[in-house]
Amino acid sequence: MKSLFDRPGGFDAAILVSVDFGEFDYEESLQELRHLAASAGLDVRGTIEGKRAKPDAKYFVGSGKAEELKAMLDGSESNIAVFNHDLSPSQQRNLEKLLEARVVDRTGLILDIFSQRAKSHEGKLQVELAQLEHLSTRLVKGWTHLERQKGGIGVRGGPGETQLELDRRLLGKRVKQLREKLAKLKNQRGMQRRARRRSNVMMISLVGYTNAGKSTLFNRLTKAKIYAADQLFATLDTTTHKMWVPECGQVVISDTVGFIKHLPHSLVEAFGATLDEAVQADLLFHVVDTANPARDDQIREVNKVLKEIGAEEVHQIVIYNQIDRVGLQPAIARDEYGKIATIHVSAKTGEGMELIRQALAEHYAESNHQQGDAGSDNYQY
Ligand SMILES: Nc1nc2c(ncn2[C@@H]2O[C@H](COP(=O)(O)OP(=O)(O)OP(=O)(O)O)[C@@H](O)[C@H]2O)c(=O)[nH]1
Ligand SMILES: [Mg+2]
Repeated sequence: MKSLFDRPGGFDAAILVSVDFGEFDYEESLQELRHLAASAGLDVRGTIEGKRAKPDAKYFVGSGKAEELKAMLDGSESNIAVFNHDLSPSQQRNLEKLLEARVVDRTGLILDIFSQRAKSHEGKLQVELAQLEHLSTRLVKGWTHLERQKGGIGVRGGPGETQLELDRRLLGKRVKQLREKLAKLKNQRGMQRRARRRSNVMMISLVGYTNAGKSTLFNRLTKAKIYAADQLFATLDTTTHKMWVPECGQVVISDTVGFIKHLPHSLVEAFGATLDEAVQADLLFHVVDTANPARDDQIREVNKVLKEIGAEEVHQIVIYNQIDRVGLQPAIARDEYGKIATIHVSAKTGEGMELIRQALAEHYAESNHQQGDAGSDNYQY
């Protein structure tokens, strides 16, 4: 993890700001913001909440709340205000001027976590592209003060000070360059996939809400050692491993980046190459944290993103993970056509892994059966 703490020997300290506009999932979204802030490595020293009908044009919150926030930042010696919302560039500017502190919105926070986690060349390019896209709307006169700050955009770090000093034209040039590089990498991935397809290898992608347990399941299935942690967006880079299933032979399985509510569109777009892995899979394992009260909402959110990236047609099996936390038993449930629709497992204890293998074997037999049918039709004519 990159460590660019502003405070010598300490963490960046933050106050969270969250406004209830009457959404049904308000409490969960605030809970998620806390988790995001912790995942970014922030020391959260307080939370300010409010209720409004709509955002204030100038400060997002009312001016009274904004003053309250300023006092709280000063009183707790915090240097960052994190909003549980997306701010317009001018709201962010007005707030920074008033608060004399850094202001980060939800998208900025997510981008910061991504920038801390990106390890592969491709992952870094994708995060940089998303950050520049987010920044480009904000790069206007009056933001030059950021150049003097360490880091700059996001909580800290960001694409680096050199980029921040670039004017819009240079920024546009860099965006174009990144897009070209990523397109090349996407092309390479496509070639690798086609080679695998020719060898008739079944391809599985693990998708799901962040922190559902995708990497833990991946490790359990492949005995790989992928970073799994109680953090949002622990995994950024798509990792692909082979596994051997007696009934199917070689199976290629990919662990992918987690999804989250209101995933910034710039990120979905920038991560096109890695998310493509899900689009091209023969089968998706949609991993769900069964113990999370918001699981149904999370399932809907994941399906929304899958649709956005064009993966809604790929056959999906819902893996209800973490059953050890709710005292459930491993089980398989089928849809009206007799196909496996859901599997209850625990990636941590390993319960239910044989059911996953069974699902792989059934899917393999079925898709080969279909191919066989088509073949015999051809033969007859
Ligand atoms: N009790 C229990 N904990 C689990 C289980 N599966 C995963 N976890 C824990 O849940 C947390 C998240 O697991 P990960 O595997 O990192 O989740 P992920 O879906 O890959 O998350 P991101 O990469 O952040 O999107 C970790 O602390 C795991 O140890 C399970 O079956 N039971
Ligand atoms: Mg992961």
